[in-house]
Amino acid sequence: MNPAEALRAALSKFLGRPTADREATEELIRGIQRALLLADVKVELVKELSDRIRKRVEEEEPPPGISRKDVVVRAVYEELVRLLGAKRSELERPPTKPYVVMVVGIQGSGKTTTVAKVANLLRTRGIKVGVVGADTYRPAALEQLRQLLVPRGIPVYGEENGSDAVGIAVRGISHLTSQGCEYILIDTAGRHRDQESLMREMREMAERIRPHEIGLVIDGTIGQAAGPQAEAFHRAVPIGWIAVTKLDTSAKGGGALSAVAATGASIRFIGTGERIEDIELFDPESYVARLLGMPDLRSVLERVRLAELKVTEQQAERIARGTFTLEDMIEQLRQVRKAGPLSRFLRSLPIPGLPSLPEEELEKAEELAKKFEAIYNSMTPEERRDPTIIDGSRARRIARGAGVREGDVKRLVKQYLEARKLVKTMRRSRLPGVRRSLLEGKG
Ligand SMILES: Nc1nc2c(ncn2[C@@H]2O[C@H](COP(=O)(O)OP(=O)(O)O)[C@@H](O)[C@H]2O)c(=O)[nH]1
Ligand SMILES: [Mg+2]
Repeated sequence: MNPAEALRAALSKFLGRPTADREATEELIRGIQRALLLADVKVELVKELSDRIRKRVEEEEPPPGISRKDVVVRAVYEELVRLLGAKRSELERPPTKPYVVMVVGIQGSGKTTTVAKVANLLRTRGIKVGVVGADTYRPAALEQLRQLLVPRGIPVYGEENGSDAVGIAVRGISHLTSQGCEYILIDTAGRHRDQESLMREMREMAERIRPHEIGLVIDGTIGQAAGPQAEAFHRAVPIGWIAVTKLDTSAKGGGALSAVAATGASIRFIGTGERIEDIELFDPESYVARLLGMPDLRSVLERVRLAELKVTEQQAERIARGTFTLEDMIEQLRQVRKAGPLSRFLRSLPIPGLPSLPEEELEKAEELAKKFEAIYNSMTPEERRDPTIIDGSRARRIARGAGVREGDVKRLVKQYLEARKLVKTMRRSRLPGVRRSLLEGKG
């Protein structure tokens, strides 16, 4: 059984049990431990994860309408995500042009392959990218890059029979810049007599070309040894991101990922095959969801999160009295955002038509919620109590403080006044059910 299968088996056995009592939970934890050790996850990390799950299951009271099983599943899921670093990586447009990224790693880790994959990924996002082949120890690497990238319209700079890697990198950067590349990836050598000379050459190149970022490629098949390797490289040069490769070929990928995450480094990419498309931006949440192989995992999580989305009693009281403050509104937004990215929350709602909401719209809603929070933070207590006093000059001051446009401030005020009106109507209708359902979090 591979680790993923072991994990799934443990989980499905747990779900098949009549109740989620202590015995069932302990059995589940043992199953998870076995699976993680099989994946070469460090023993200390396994122990820490088990303790955290246990503690949470003991302390977290299931919200009304939610079974203990759901709570356990969520604790398992969230702790696994945490083990992998929790942070989702993004591929952003470079802040400056050209943005130079030097890619390092030991021989055979998958550097050249990863450089090609990342270049292709950037291209598909509409970013003009170029690649420098500066591995003078292995001339075939240059040919490998050209074959993969030139047909895709990605320029590759290299020098046949060159031996001066730093010189190639410098000339490559200026050549590709003149070709209009906004993102430049530099493939480097990894073949050295020993680690010390590799580190020295790498440092020298980094000092000469001063890349904006250094990416490190690590072979995922080495399991937990990936942790010390990441640390060794980081001691030599500042590592901006890490790619863990070959997760398709070994059961030890989980060990590599968790060991790297434990060093505090950020894993940006994972390699999942030999083809140029076989690369993913690393997202611990979707990685774990796939690992657990539970198609309904997401709905379990959302069910628990939604049930927790409760209006406090005090808030409900105020709403019932018709005094809905701006703070109440911001608090509601915070609660919703705490339940996960707003976009996911909205998509989880059982409202027909909503699932087809374009991603873009959902992202806008998320952006707006963030802006509202910033605006609220820039307001004086007086303005928070009575936002109607916000005139043009106050709006300008607040906007400056929050780093948003004046129109955003006005929008918040307008939205608040509308919400307040709605609350007043609710109060006038005096539906006894309103308050109760709000209290129960079903409003
Ligand atoms: N299965 C699989 N093979 C990979 C992956 N990444 C790289 N490889 C293979 O690993 C070997 C070494 O890759 P290469 O990019 O030349 O490594 P480099 O020496 O660090 O430049 C090649 O055979 C690649 O096809 C991956 O994610 N999955
Ligand atoms: Mg190479």
